[in-house]
Amino acid sequence: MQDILAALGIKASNGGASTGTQWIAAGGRELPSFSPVDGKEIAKVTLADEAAYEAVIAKAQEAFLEWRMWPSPKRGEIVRQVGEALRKYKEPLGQLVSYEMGKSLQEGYGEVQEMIDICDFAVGLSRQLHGLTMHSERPGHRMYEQWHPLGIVGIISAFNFPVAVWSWNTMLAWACGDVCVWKPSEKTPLCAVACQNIIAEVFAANNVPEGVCGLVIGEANIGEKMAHDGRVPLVSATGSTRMGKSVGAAVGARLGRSLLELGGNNAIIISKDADLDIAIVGCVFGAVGTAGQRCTTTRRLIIHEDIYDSFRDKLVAAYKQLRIGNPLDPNSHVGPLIDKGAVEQYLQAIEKCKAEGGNFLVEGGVLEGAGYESGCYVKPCVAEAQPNFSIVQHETFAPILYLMKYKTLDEAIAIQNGVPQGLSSSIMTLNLREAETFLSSAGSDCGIANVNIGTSGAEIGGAFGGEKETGGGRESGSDAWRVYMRRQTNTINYSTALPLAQGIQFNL
Ligand code: UN1
Repeated sequence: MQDILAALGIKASNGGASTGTQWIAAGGRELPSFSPVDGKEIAKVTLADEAAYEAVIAKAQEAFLEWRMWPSPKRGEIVRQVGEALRKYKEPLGQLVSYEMGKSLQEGYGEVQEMIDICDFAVGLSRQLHGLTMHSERPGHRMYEQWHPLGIVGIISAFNFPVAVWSWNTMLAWACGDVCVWKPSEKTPLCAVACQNIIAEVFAANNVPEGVCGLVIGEANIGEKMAHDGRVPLVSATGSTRMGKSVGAAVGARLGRSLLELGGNNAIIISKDADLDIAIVGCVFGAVGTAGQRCTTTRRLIIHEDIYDSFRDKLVAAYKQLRIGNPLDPNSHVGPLIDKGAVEQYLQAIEKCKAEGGNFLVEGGVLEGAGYESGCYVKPCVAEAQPNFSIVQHETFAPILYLMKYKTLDEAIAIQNGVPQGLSSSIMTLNLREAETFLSSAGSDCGIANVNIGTSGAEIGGAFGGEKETGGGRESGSDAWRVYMRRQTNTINYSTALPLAQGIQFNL
């Protein structure tokens, strides 16, 4: 690991506040980052205090005045070079993600690949960002709209995707002409330090204004400050519904813009017409990948009664084959949870499920002994449950999967939609009528609805996000860029008269 840290410019003690190429006095206490893989301290970061936050915001405001005047394709060129740098650092960065966050090495590399993909997407976008033209009702007039940069984009990200979610926001925001200030999760601060170091290389080589890429590694008070800060027109926050409600309320109270990507409670409907081999892999990866700590993790399976028993047995057999262990070992399927607090929540959810009448087919539990010294490794588990159990209605960020039975597709869709969250959903079926009904306006109410693939592992090309308590925001692909810009309608009169709209006469 020392080689990897050195390759990414991470020292024993690191700064927690940066304006781009320069680290500035962070002012807070020292925060050690422990790996959930082996419980060891990786390195320390000095947390940003409010003065550091102020300094980073001031620099960002200054930088915006210059950056917004760079032609968008020139900003895209910087993003292209960031993508190249990420290709160069894919191995060490993917390994650090895996070691500091605990996801499998495959998924760590996959996360860096998502960053590279969004860079490529944003480069193309930098030559587009197009508005519409309209026909004016007045003679000798032209009307069109254009999209201008917004200003400072505040990014609050979670531990589970410690680098990709930042890049989805930042790469689009930069192409759009915005400057960014990132408040990463305190649980994965070194991933943020590594990204900042990678960016600094590209920025220094291209004289990008200092302040375009701000970083403040701080505690909840820094996130709150950002949410209330009128100098930050857009706050993009990824994390729990509880956090999102508080950020959304604070940003809303000042009529700012927020982009919220919050909890999911994602289900897969397994039809009697499903390809069960595909369904098994999709369900197990969805439920245990990233140890159940994706917002797109599969938490509920809604299974047709005719195949319920056979599918349940196949699933239990598949769970028996799971190898839980060091995520850096390519043979492991499931790594640790992020910390002991997460383990505690997992145990409490199991108890609640049992108390409500849940029947565990695959028992959970915390692993002990050699290789499990961090105390963060848990067994993925499966329980038969009822849709209305309060624990089933709740997102527990851990590998607990609930099974439910259905008779009709309408009933299955009602169960799938009958939770407060609305992020991702799937149906496994080879029946065209069922698939199309699930995708219709009377079908899934989620932001993501898939057929014959699981709920997790979305590509960056689509808009990512969900409805209801998931927060309504959309990040990443499609036209998600629009939230990072302000729309301006322009009407130009090139005639010799001043006709008024709606035919109003006003003569002097
Ligand atoms: C998240 O869990 O916060 O679709 C993001 C997926 C990933 C992103 C998940 N591409 O599972």
